[in-house]
Amino acid sequence: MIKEKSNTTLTFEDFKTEVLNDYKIAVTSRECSLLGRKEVLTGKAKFGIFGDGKEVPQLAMAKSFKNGDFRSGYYRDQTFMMAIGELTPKQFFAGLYGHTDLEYDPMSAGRQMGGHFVTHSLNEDGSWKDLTKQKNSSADISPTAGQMPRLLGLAQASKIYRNVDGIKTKDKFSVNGNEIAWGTIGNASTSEGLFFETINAAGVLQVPMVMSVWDDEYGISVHARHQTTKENISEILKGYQRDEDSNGYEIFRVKGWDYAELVSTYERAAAVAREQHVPVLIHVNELTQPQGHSTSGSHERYKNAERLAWEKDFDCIRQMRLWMIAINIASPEELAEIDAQLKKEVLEAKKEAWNSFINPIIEDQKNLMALLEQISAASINHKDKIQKYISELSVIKSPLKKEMLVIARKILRFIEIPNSKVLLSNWITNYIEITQPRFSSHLHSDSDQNVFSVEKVLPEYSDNAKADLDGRMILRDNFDALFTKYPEALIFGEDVGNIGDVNQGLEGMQEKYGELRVADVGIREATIIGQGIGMALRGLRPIAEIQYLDYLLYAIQIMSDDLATLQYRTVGKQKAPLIIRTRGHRLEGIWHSGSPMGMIINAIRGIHVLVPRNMTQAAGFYNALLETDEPALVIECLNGYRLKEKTPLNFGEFKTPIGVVETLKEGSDITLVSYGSTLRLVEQAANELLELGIDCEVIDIQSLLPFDINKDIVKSIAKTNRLLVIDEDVPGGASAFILQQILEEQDAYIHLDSKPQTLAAKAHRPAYGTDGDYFSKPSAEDIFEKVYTMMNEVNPSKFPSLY
Ligand SMILES: Cc1ncc(C[n+]2csc(CCOP(=O)(O)OP(=O)(O)O)c2C)c(N)n1
Ligand SMILES: [Mg+2]
Repeated sequence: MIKEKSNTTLTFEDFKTEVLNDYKIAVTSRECSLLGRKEVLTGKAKFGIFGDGKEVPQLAMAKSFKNGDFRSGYYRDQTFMMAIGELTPKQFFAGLYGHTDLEYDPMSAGRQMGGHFVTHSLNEDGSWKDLTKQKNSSADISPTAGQMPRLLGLAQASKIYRNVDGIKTKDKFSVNGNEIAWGTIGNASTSEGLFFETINAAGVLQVPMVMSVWDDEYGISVHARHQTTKENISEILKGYQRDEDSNGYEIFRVKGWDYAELVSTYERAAAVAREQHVPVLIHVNELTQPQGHSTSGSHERYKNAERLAWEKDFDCIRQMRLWMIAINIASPEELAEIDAQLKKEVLEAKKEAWNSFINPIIEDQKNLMALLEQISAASINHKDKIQKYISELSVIKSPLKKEMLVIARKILRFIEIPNSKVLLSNWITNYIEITQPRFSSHLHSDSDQNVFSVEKVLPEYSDNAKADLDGRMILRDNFDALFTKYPEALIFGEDVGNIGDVNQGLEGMQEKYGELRVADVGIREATIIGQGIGMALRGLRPIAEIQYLDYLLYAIQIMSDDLATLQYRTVGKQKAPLIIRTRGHRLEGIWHSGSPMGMIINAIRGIHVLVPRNMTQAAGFYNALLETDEPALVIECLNGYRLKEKTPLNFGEFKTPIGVVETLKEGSDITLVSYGSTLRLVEQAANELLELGIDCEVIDIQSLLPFDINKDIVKSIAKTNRLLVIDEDVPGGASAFILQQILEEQDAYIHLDSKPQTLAAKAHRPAYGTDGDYFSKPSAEDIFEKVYTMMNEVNPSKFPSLY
């Protein structure tokens, strides 16, 4: 084992030091788990999920993990994080308490429950650190197997960096593509589709991924016999094993308590992945859970006596200790002394973490009590009541911010002395103002590269330009300009490569830019997004294509859980500026003309959602997004690829600003707000209405998230005093959001003379064929009549009813 690691001979003393050091990390980690559980059971922390029973394999993984490498794992990996030097016991406890300061809890400043790990990829200003000089962990999420899709992209980035020339930004992310992406997952979570989807895709792509399965035979209370065919994940994945004739995986199986074997297995795995870019699966079995799954419940309920006894015997640290004694690395007495010393150190770290967490809050409590005493002294009618609250507050030994605010806000309601009221209301608003960002900041990028930094650049046209170019050619020529301009940009999706996407918006691009940058992939939407997230986390500029908007549902979970929460859950310490390209709205039948925009915008807050009306606007969004550091979904109009548009002269340069609406037609009677394919029908109806003397103002939202940042829609309503929102989502879908934004955020209700209305599609899925569309989605006639009816209510004699 040790000989393989370095060519220089290692003395027994060196070897001993290394093993002892590992042992200390394992014991430290275990002590954290044991004490962590107590902190929850005594009420100081809310919930705990720990890494006990999985310590030893993580030491082995950490030994082969190099600078530049990335982990994508789950909540059991605290020992690994400690072994790579990215988690101290003090930080561990700060996380458990929910310390809302990154200085203390670098994992999420208390936003995530413990056991969700991360390293910081970004500087304070949001710019990239040199990731080749540090050990990296992508930020964990709780949905089991949710770490898998991004793992694929993290591994693929190495392949791109090794094989694609000319990426100028490479230096901070890769040294010749030598980096491994290390995945970890629990045995039970391998039942998830995301696991199998990722495993297959990594085998196809041949990327440097080392996937560890921590197998403790259980998923909470459910035994492997209910989880995995043959109760053995490496057994059933055997078909992925590579041989002389075909690519595939290298598969290892190793016992989780066998330190020596683990170290050598991980070294072999790393060599294969790093040098040959072959994915590796390591099935680590015979692991345990000394304290059960988490602090909720105990495993004695579902493990029998025999299993519990076996878990005691085969506790990985116990086995490591026996091995160390057997080969004379240390005596039982020496190890007992180490154990005792580490126990003390962890206890000390816990105390320090607690004091750092609680003392500032106790200080706040004191300040509030002093203020309340002052208010009580001044009060004429409510002294007793205020004193009662003060004594309630004074007995709280470990105060929560909530407890202080509850009391302060209750007292505010009955204070009768004006000066006291001002003092207390100031205290409350200041306290909320300081505290709220600790829980709500960084939904989006805060950097100066965020979407609001984009300046509008209009498309330029020759003097006599006519609308004579197919929309899809606008996209194609624009992508061409972008791939030249950004060597780190790449696109992948179903049918994207060889045929240049199903609508030929990428025609000829693969020939020009190669199979790695313009790539066909399998039918696997979730991992298409995962590829994008992982590669974006490593500095590339991926564009992940989902063939049709209706199939975004397969990907929406990972967009929602992973991509949309990334900035938020890392408090701005990681970013994945992934562009997701798809096409939707009207075409044919249930699964090629959906527009479930309400579902989408509500599921993916944190990702921008752009709905361009034509391909020039869409291209302008791509051009803008590549200048920003934020993720976005761009939905092209499925029925717009053959529509003619003017040919811009400045491909790759013109930019559609993000969050800004566009007024397409000015009018004075009513404001019509819409987006995407339906907008063309709105324009048609507006022209027909004009013939009857109804002058509509037509506004293209363009960007559902962010929504009308300049509040231009209310300016229009101030003029027209009427509003109709039209889209082709279900009733109360995106149109409800649009209405909420306009009425509540923009206060448009004060300008309205008619009831604000929405016109959406039917609640059912869109039926097939032209008539199916006509009877499922708003038509130009529906829009015309809806507006006309609103005007009939205003002036029946001028606009007599139609029916
Ligand atoms: C998608 C999803 N479903 C259910 C859960 C609840 N849950 C959390 S951990 C867990 C069991 C996971 O078992 P395993 O993968 O074997 O990991 P272990 O905890 O045993 O290490 C479950 C069901 C979840 N977090 N995510
Ligand atoms: Mg398990």
